[in-house]
Amino acid sequence: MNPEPTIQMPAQWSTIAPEVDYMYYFIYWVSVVFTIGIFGSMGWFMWKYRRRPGVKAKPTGHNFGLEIFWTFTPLLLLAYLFHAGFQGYLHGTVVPDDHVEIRVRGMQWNWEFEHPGGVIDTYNELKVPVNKPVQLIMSSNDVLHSFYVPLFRVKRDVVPGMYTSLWFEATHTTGEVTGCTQDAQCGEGQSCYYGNCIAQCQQDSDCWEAIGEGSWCGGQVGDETRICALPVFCAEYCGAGSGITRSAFDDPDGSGRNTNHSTMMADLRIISQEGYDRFLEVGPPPPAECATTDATCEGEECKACWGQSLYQSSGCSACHSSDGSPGPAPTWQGLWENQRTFMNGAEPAVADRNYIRESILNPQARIVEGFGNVAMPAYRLSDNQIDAIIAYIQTLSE
Ligand code: HEC
Ligand SMILES: [Cu+2]
Repeated sequence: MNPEPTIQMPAQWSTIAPEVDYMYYFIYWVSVVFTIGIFGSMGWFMWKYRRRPGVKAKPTGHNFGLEIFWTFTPLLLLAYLFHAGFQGYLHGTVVPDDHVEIRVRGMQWNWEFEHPGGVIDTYNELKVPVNKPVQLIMSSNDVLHSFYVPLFRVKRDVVPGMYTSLWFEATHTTGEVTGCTQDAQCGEGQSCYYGNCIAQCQQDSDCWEAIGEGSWCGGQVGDETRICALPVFCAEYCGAGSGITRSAFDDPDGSGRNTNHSTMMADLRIISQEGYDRFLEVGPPPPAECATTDATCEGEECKACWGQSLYQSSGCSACHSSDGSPGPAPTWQGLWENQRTFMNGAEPAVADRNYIRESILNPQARIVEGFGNVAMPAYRLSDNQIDAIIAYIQTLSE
């Protein structure tokens, strides 16, 4: 599969994509033919029967054949469209039996993914096995979101107070994503998704070989089409546009990512079945740029690097600054082993490991003095990830 992207449609990366595109193009070409036919004959009749001196209009008679023709042609077309559309709808709704079930939670402004066995992936990163049906069971922690993967042709609302679900089967791990123009101005080692620049796999460790045999990129190192991730969008553009506040805290790294619905992006990585099994066993790996050769990320340097990466990718940076500047949440600069005072009557405490761990997993337990206005969402990070964040916070106090 993976026909090239066209002007109208990005490449097809799921089993359902060809069906969706076929229907789209069918309706498109029917519309083109009828539009040209109708406006063409209108114009022609206008010219043919234009007013001329000395010519009198004659009443037209009844043409039975013509009546039959223009009654039954649209009827047949519509009957076919209904049949094909309904069939496509069923394909999109009925999940094949041997599927993997992944929970998706939307929240302002992140995506959380929980895999079988309770393995929580890194925020805003969804790993799925190739050639395997994947069902997403989706819910929202706050407002209406909308999970959208254009390359899979799937999109569904993520609604507070109820579950919605969708399924897809990814067909390959590598290939061309979109007809990218030079306009996108992506830097070296980046590729373009709808005008956004996203890192391309430059080295094998980007492909998670760092932590096992499993590879999620396929292709060869340096291969132009070797893509690390497909984009996931939140298509709930009509909801609140801006983040907590429209300030520097919305976008501290200038990436414009995950500050409102329209930038609420996640990376979707299609990986081999072996790679996925390994992921379920080991948990989320440290990012490749932290240059580790093992999954555990021993060593403070790797941990701090991982923590900094989580600080950006998990959206902590939307509220917490790392350089002491004020914002909706306490800055992390100087936080380590600092004395904290609380609003809800809790005893003052020192910001140690246990305190930071609790602040992440159960932020409402103790509210820092003066920060009662914004509620921090509870994050479900792995122990390794929490260790990494602590290591990063430690470096901010040196
Ligand atoms: C929506 C804004 C928001 C986001 C996003 C957020 N926090 Fe918070 N965080 C807060 C607020 C507000 C407080 C202070 C109130 C409290 O203690 O719950 C806080 C407190 C904390 C504290 C205690 C800080 C102190 O000064 O005692 C830690 C540690 C912390 N957050 C870690 C994180 C981590 C890690 C992330 C990302 C995974 C994160 N936060 C994301 C708003 C946020
Ligand atoms: Cu959203």
